Amino acid sequence: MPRQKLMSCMLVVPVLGLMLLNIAQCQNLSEEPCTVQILVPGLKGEAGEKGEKGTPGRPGRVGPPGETGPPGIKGQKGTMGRFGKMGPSGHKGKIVLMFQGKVTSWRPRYRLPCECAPLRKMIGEMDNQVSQLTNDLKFITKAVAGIKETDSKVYLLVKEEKRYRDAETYCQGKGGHLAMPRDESANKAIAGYITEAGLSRVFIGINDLEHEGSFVYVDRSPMSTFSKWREGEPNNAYEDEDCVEMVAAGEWIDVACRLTMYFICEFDKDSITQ
Ligand SMILES: [Ca+2]
Ligand SMILES: [Ca+2]
Repeated sequence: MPRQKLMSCMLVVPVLGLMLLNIAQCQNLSEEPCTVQILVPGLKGEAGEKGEKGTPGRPGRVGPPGETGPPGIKGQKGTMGRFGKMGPSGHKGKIVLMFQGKVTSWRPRYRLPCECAPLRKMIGEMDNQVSQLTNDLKFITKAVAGIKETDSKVYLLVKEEKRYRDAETYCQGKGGHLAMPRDESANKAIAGYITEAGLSRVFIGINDLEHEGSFVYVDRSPMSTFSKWREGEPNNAYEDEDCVEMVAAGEWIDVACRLTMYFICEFDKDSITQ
């Protein structure tokens, strides 16, 4: 059978009517029987049982970015970061000083330490002045806290245990002397001071350091008519008693100068008020 006839006879049609028409055409075109293959879909079968769940599919493509949401609550402050690099050096400065209200300034010509020497000296002197003022303030505080006075004298009880000579040095440093009672009134004032302080004895400014048995006041003025020795004193015990203490009753006793005890300084009122 020629190839074109075979192709036309091999025509496949889906419906039965058309198939019959083609068969007839084939018989008309040729007397040879025509072989026709017909594929007809069968009837739909019954639904099968539900299969098992398949494996998860692959992740889909990334979707487009969503819209920006509303602002949330501010988070906590984070930890401090590392230190940054050191910055460049600054410009050379100038020193400004003030002398009695005038401002003076200059730039260092050579090395700074050489220029600072006068300043260090000045600062050192100021430190000394501050130290002196601090000591004076302490003294004044003590004086105001507990001072005794008569018409012409001011007495100050110093609660620091010192030897006789050191005690006198201390009083002189403040512009006075160890207390020198020259009459009954002054002696009573000093004795009352000792009693009120709850003490039993203090150094006063009387001694026989230069001539044994010849007592004078610490400013070397002679003792005149007034004295207040306890009975049996002065006795220069052990030949070692050249200084004098006053006890709470107001009596005087010669004692060793190397003893340490509290003492009372005396100041002239005139020297204080000036
Ligand atoms: Ca003596
Ligand atoms: Ca004695």
